[in-house]
Amino acid sequence: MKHINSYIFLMLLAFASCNCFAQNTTANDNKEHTFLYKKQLNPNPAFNGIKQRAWWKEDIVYQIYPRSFKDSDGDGIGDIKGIISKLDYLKSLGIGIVWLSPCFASPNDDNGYDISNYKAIMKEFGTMQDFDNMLKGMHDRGIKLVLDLVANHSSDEHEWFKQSRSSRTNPYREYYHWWPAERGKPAHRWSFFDVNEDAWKYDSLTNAYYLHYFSQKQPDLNWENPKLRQEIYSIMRFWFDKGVDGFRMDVIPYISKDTSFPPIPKSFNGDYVGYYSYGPHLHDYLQEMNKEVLCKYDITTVAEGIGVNADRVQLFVAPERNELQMLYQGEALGNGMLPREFKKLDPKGYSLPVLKKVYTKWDSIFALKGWNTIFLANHDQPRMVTRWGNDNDQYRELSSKLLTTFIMSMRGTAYYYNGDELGMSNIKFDSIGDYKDIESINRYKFLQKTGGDLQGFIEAQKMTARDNSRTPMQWDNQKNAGFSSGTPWLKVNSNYTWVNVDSENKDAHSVLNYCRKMVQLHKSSPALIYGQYQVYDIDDPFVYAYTRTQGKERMLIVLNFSNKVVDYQINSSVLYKGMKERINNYSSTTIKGRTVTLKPWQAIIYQLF
Ligand code: TEU
Repeated sequence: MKHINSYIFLMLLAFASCNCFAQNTTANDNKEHTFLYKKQLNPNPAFNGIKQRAWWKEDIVYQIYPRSFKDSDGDGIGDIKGIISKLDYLKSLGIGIVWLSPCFASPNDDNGYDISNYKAIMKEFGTMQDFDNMLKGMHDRGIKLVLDLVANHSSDEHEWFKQSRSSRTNPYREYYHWWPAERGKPAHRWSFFDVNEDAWKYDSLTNAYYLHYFSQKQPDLNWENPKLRQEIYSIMRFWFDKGVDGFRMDVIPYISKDTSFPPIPKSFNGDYVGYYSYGPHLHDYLQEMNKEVLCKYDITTVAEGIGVNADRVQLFVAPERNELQMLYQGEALGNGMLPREFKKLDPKGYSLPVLKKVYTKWDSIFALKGWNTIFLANHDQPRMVTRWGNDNDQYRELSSKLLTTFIMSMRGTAYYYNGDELGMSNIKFDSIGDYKDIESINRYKFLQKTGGDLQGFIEAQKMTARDNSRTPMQWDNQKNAGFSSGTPWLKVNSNYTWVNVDSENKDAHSVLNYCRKMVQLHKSSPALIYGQYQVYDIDDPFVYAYTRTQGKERMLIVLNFSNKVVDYQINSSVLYKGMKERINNYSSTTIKGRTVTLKPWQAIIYQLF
């Protein structure tokens, strides 16, 4: 009888591990699950008793743009062996997760966001063995690896598309969105990267148009086709079975389309970016993805939440919906951008009260369930110190430290972009010839065709172009900043002679060493990770002040987002008998009673007693 019982138990265990009890226990809500391999949580006893803990809530995510991180073979392009050579550096930062921008086979029309083989490594980046060695090297150092799943579209050089465009009866035809030309031109769809802003490309081979929200070389995949969805799930299992710890999901809100392709509803008032995220079966597909793949692994998922506004985010990340775990949004990024202009900053700058209100609203959304993300930069954004701080000589380091403090003291998983730990700033190209990004190049061509203001565009791009954050990582003050022995694929910022890892390692007060201290403070503090957020003086134009409270631990964060000296009066509703400074980007501070005299770009975290 005993043997039969253990046999039944083993059968149940096998069933549980290969099939999910999707209705109530999933990877999302962290209830005890029968993962084959479950990651350990931070053993710090200070975290004992905290509910719904998760490694992906506690670890800091460090995004690597592989093309620009470290080149090991002198071809001027970053590669996986280059990353392997810097694994101890990553460990020294204290980060827990690496988000690696796409490393899969690609013709690089959009620097890897146009994938031609989802189960192969880009040849410029190395081999699958290199990848396996990198993954092991990260895991050996306690660092998890999250890959970038680009599944809204593939490259037009993917075998699927080659087959699909070859004939209307090819078995892969329905892997993409085709519109037969005999039906006339389909209703307009706007394209992010097309020179004519047109997302339909006519293809004479089968006398039909295909859809591409992004470049012509990035045809949109047809998720309405269950065969295509199963192909994507197979790709996900391939990487998860290798031990990859999650996916950042590129423009995932766009994957479902109304395949009748009607004119965009008037209610959207021409907002294609928003409209694309309202496909009819989006959540059906995310729930199917979770049931078929995600809930079987102890992994994390984060949606690039393009087009998703605050009132929809819980549809993606509420645990009971069994979809994804996190979503990052762009609402805050519009602050200080001129409306109806292409990525052009308002010369008056951004509004700190607006920034505080957006982040406070998003924090309130996750007060009861789901989990937020906190970021100020990534490979699509300019360098955070240029965009949100002050990158002049006087304040570049101070404001970099302040922004780092903000990202790692708000509630939500901190997403940190490679090079920001050095205070790397925008390169501000003077000529379109310096740009490599299809978005900048094709926008320039669009303006040339339409008689737009080319010089004005170049000036605006100095502040907002994506290439600003893609210049090579600055390792030392040697040739090419130690990034490559060859000619870098993109120019190196000339400030590399003093803004670099080697110099900053040697300076106890560098941006880099401040970042390391802030990472350690974040990891040691339940309040900074899980604590309730409360903002004060939200209309103050210069100071962002908030508390984080978890049990008895209370932290007060005060950030002076300005070039001014400000006497900040700690809000009377913040009750404390004493306080202890936990981190400060200045060596001294003047406090009289409840008034803290904040120097320009001063950041302080006080523990309150
Ligand atoms: O970004 C989606 C997207 O909208 C970006 O193109 C970005 O917001 C744009 O710069 C706005 O002007 C994802 C990737 O992060 C991006 O790098 C890719 O180019 C894009 O999708 C296509 O895959």
